Amino acid sequence: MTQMVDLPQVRGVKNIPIEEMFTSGHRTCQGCESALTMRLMVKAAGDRTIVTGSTGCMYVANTTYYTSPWVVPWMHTQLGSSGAAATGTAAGLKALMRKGKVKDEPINVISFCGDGGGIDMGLSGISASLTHPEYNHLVLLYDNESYANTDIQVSGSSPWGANSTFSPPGKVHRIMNTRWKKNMVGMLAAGHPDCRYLATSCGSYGLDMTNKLRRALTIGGPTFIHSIDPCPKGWDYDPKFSHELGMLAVETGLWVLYEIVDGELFLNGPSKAIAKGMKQRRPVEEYLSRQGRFAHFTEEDTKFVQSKVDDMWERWWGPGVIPINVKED
Ligand SMILES: Cc1ncc(C[n+]2csc(CCOP(=O)(O)OP(=O)(O)O)c2C)c(N)n1
Ligand code: SF4
Ligand SMILES: [Mg+2]
Repeated sequence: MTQMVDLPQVRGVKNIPIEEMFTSGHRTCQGCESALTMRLMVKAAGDRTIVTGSTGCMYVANTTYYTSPWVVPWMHTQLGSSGAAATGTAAGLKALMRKGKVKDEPINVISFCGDGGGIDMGLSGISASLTHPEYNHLVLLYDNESYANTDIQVSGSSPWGANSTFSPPGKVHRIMNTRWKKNMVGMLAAGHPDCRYLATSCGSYGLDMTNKLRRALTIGGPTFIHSIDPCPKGWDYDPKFSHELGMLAVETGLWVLYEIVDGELFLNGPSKAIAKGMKQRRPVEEYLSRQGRFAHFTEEDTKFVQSKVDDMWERWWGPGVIPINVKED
């Protein structure tokens, strides 16, 4: 096992490092939460970090010809290959250090992907990467709930009913995306017993995200984080509401904040408070009605989404983590 960078947990927002490793020089949309995720990711990891990133907004908008916001070494990787890039980089680094070709020192390896690249195309590669406990790396999935870079096509992570260029509401069919969002962390946790750390996150909860990134980078072996990232363009709202929409995703219970550490589940932040009965879930209507991608929803559609979210919290294992209903004897 290669050495790991010393990344202590951060206590309090005031103690988040001030050094920026993702700076100016990018062309993401105003209010892009995925850009915030990138910023928090390298801020938490620090300068001894190598990042690879698959095709998508966080590649294209971040590396316009001759400009780049990355202060750390960064490399583009093919759309479906974030898992392979993570394992390959970690394995290559380990071999070079063993042969004495590079200095033997702790270096973080992070590979990021979008929902299209990770939840759809690159699922098998990510799965394979989580079966190699001998390599330390993190796969971070930034989820803007569409193939955003190619103009908002529906992905396996797009929400039920959302308007996209591949699922526009029409006169005959109002709801064109009839699939419920894939449950990525639950699926990976259930199937990868060698993976010691998996978590969900949201940039609206910066400290929670920072500490999750640090736990993922220091626990050892391959790890995975899935971040929900409001996207003003694809979700169709005023960019100033990104932070608020991230919070609403969590407070309505549509997005559950949790981590699985060595097979133990911990709910975090508002999700923990909801599960303990210390906080009420807000109606999903408050989240849906703020976004143009759901503007065609009728009352019946909103009720359907609410019933599915209620089901997640009342019947899934977790709650809201694994979509297997607990049957009462
Ligand atoms: C194999 C392959 N198929 C299609 C494309 C075209 N393409 C480039 S970016 C992209 C969207 C990727 O979506 P996602 O991974 O969700 O990232 P986002 O753009 O949303 O940030 C697509 C389809 C490609 N580059 N490679
Ligand atoms: S389309 Fe969405 S994810 Fe892409 S740069 Fe714009 S806000 Fe960010
Ligand atoms: Mg996407």
